Amino acid sequence: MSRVLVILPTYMEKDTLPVVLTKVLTQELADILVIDDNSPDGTAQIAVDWASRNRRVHVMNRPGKLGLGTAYLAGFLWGIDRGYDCFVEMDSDMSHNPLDLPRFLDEIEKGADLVIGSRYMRGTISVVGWDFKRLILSKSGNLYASRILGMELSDITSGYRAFSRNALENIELGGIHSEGYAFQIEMAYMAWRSGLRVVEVPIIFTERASGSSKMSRHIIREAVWLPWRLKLREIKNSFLKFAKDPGKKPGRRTDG
Ligand SMILES: Nc1nc2c(ncn2[C@@H]2O[C@H](COP(=O)(O)OP(=O)(O)O)[C@@H](O)[C@H]2O)c(=O)[nH]1
Ligand SMILES: [Mg+2]
Repeated sequence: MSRVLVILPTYMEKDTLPVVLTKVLTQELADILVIDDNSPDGTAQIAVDWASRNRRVHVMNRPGKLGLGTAYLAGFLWGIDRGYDCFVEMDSDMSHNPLDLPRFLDEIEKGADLVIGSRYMRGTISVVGWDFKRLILSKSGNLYASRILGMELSDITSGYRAFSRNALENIELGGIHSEGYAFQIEMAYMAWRSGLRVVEVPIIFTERASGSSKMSRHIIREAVWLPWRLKLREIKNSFLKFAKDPGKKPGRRTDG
């Protein structure tokens, strides 16, 4: 594996960011891009201080809270421009263990295009610190989205992931407009629909010990509608393709 970029989106993560940075930096291959949305708690300044002391840490400051999806998209483009080969999504609240990184990178080395860290592999539940309500919301949301989209993934909303450069060059990033869990669902679906190799590795997710979740009703609503939006978009695209070339049957791409 040549060059790995770990993208850390932050909004109000002043306590956990230094811990995550310390742990990710133990992984020699990885550079880090912190994307902060002008957190009122001064997270950006912490990131800037780290970047001034460590050449592997970079910071992107955005003017306001623009959402997780656009943060990752901006990070992907930043890394593509600078020649990175592998792009990792990781939360900055220590819910994702940076020491799991090598297992993600191994799968990319073996030819995967998208590696998803799954909390629910083989029927297990590997989550620490959630109450029953939160667990049901996540499990049922996962089942709901993967059933509608016809994907056999155990954890389609997980935010701990690695993408190959090939994946990001094949997914039309400009067409992705989702923010929260919907962003993760949409990226997984677009990768799968493009015929890319999507695999899962088991992870243990630990609920944050400090700060607070940015999950909102808006983010849940967006994720509920997204699978239907994707289906509708597909029907529309198939129809347009068919109208252009009635001889060609619409279907999943298998050529690359
Ligand atoms: N830059 C940026 N980061 C965000 C935004 N919303 C959430 N995050 C970060 O995304 C990660 C996951 O968010 P979190 O609130 O922990 O979601 P949860 O784990 O689903 O409860 C954390 O590192 C957050 O700081 C945002 O609008 N902009
Ligand atoms: Mg979290």
